[in-house]
Amino acid sequence: PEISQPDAVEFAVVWKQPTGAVASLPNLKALQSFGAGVDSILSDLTLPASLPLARIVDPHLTASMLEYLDTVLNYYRLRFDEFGTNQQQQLWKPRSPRKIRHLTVLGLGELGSAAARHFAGLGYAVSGWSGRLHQIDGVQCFAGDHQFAEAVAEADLLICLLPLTGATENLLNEARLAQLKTGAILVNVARGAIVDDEALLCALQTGKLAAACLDVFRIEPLPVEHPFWTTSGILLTPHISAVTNADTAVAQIAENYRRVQAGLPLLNQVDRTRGY
Ligand code: OXD
Repeated sequence: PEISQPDAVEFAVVWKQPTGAVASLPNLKALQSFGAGVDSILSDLTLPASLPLARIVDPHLTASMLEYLDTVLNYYRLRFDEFGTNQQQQLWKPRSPRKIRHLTVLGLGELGSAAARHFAGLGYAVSGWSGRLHQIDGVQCFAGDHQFAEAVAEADLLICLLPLTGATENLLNEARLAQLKTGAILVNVARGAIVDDEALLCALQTGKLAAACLDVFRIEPLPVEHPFWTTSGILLTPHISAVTNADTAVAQIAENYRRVQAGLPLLNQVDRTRGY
């Protein structure tokens, strides 16, 4: 509402924009997301259909995600979750590391394929699952609903890096969580709405899942009354696994602005029909 000359705006950098804000700029030539994800931008149904949209693809973002995932994996492997609980009860109970040998990565886009490659390179058995079939050296790739059960069957640790679209919303529901190995660990670093909250709570209560590490939530910040805060077995971080680095993002955004002015295609343009 503060934009005094909407007619003059040709390029907009957006993140969780108010509904209708983009549609009120009649001469806009392109949109740029300030993050890797675009779901919060595309959820505005008033967005002009033909407007090109680009997102950030940045090696810093990937490195930060891998650092987060390495930390989480070792946290569970060395049983820091159990030792933390034991500490509350002043319980001295040494145990050998958990056997985490097989990882499945859901979503094999920029971050998902980097994670799959990274863990395969470290010697883990890695499966990858996505909407469309990918080929990644050292990773057993699966695609589509019919191969979901096979993709997750052996997973000790399941890493969710899917984009949030109509096809992935509530994908990790009761039926799909039931296809996991008993005692598996879920790590969600994608979007909260991909996981059915109730189904996750139930899978933790029944012991189907040993633990869940959640960096993303349906509503952020996570409301104080939400059971995730206090459910045992949940490790919660406030959406920090891969935060856009302003220094590197700015160069990419400026380049896209130049490209729009020169009539060239955008870097890292999103396929709006696919939603990522
Ligand atoms: C992003 C995010 O999409 O931070 O960039 O989740």
